[in-house]
Amino acid sequence: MKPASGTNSTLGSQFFSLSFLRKRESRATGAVLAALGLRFRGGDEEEKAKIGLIRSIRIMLFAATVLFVGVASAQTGPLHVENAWARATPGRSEIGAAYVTIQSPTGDRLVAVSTPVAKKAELHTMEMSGMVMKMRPIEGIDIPAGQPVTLSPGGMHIMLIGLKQPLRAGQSFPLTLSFEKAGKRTVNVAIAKAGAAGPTPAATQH
Ligand SMILES: [Cu+2]
Repeated sequence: MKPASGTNSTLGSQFFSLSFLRKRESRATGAVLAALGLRFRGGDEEEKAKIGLIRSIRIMLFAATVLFVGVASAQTGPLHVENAWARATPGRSEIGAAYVTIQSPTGDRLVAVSTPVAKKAELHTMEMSGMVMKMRPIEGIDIPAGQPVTLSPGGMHIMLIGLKQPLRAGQSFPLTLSFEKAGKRTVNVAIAKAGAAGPTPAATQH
């Protein structure tokens, strides 16, 4: 064993010439080593042990950070469909519309929709044709990364064609959306009153 040389050892002086933070880490790890029952006479041996311990603590902190970030992004989720709602339909109308808000951390594209309450569901957009707003089927709806896309009355919507029964306010129905990358998402569509401009507060909970 080398003779104890305290902070005069090359390694020791290099170590202590580093930042104040390092000095504090050293003192703290010295205490940890003492608590672990490891005793040193100072000098190289102790410094090596301290450096080793600081390294392993840093590695653990790094691993914990990576794990935390991983969990946090998993909670944010990949693609997310919310505020699914529809207006109640009058009488024997066989046509209805549904609206949703879609958000995705990565770019995606909504390519198809289906629901058991209608024979067919289509993606529609509204556009001016002369002086009249007309709706027109579209192939898909692009979802830009990190930017919510809201389907709403007067804009893009999901057209329900051949309703098997009227949509009644207060009730709900399932709607499945198919995305190019994220695959399928099935949401519960809350039915609001016939003239509603947006989802009722209950529909915003998910
Ligand atoms: Cu339409």
